[in-house]
Amino acid sequence: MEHKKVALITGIAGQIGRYLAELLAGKGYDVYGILRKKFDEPKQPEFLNGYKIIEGDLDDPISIERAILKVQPDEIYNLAAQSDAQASFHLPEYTLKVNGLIVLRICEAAERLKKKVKVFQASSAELFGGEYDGTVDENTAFYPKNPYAIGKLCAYWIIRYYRERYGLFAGNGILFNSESPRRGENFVTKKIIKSVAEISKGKLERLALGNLNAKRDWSHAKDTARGIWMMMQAEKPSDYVIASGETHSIREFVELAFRHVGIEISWKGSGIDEVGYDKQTGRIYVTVDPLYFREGEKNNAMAGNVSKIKAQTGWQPEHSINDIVGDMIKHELRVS
Ligand code: GDR
Repeated sequence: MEHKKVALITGIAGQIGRYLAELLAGKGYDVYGILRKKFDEPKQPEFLNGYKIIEGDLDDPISIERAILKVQPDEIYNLAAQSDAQASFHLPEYTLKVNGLIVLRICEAAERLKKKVKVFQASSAELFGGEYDGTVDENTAFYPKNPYAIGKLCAYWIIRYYRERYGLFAGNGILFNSESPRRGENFVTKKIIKSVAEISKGKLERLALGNLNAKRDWSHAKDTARGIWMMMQAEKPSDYVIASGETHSIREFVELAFRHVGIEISWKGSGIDEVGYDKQTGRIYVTVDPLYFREGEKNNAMAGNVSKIKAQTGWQPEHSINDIVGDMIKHELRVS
């Protein structure tokens, strides 16, 4: 009988973790997930019922090592993290531990198993620190600017160190922003979509945002999850940028989201006095609140160059920005 592959996912309750778990289960893997039961389970009870869940926390290395020893995985996907770059300014040491140092324990445990194990590390576009205006790739210099990114940079080098020194099949996916109906509410796309759905139903009057001119390279989390799996099936381990290759501003995202509920947004005013209003009725739906500004943020159009993953694995994004917004708004209109 053919050996059933075993995957262990940290962060299985997160949006990319959930898409990845579904993809792996569909491919016949035995899927295990590590979870902080008290925090993560109540959010996704039905989804998590379908998988083998082990209680653990990246903040407790023993729990992670035990899970790896117990499960004896063929592939480990480390997707868990303190994922909010803004929050990391207030939680620097904790963030550095769970985003960075823990990867040392994961690689060490993987290395000690008596079988060949692959390790995926969810790295981030935050490594570039928003410094570049244009495309960046796997060879672009890093410039982390917050504890979140410094932790991710530490993890990045741990992965390379185990790959180069011990021959571990380990790779970093340098992930750009990934969005979906499953995105957490503290991220800007979900906040916009939720508010637009509520505004269209008359349940909310206005949406307050920060920097409308910030730009992001947004992918569908489903495409990201597929890219992650594909890079781990490549002949040799390496690091890959996974992105859409295009950037859009927060302003464009807002316009697109409103268009999906039949409202054309126009803008007037500037700075903190700028507002977005319904072109037909003149009603104001969007305002600017400095509370959401990010210190030192540049409005660079930084996009990921995905030539390497395309050439080496055949991966391609399947969802456009319009598909992402459409998918998110459809879901939100159903639940809001
Ligand atoms: P980001 O995602 O920090 O890029 O990290 P987020 O969606 O929070 O921010 C995107 C941009 O939107 C601007 N913005 C606002 N952001 C939030 N959260 N709330 C607002 O009201 C608002 N108004 C404007 C911000 O200034 C920013 O430019 C994500 C996470 O998934 C990380 O874990 C991951 O590493 C990176 O993407 C790649």
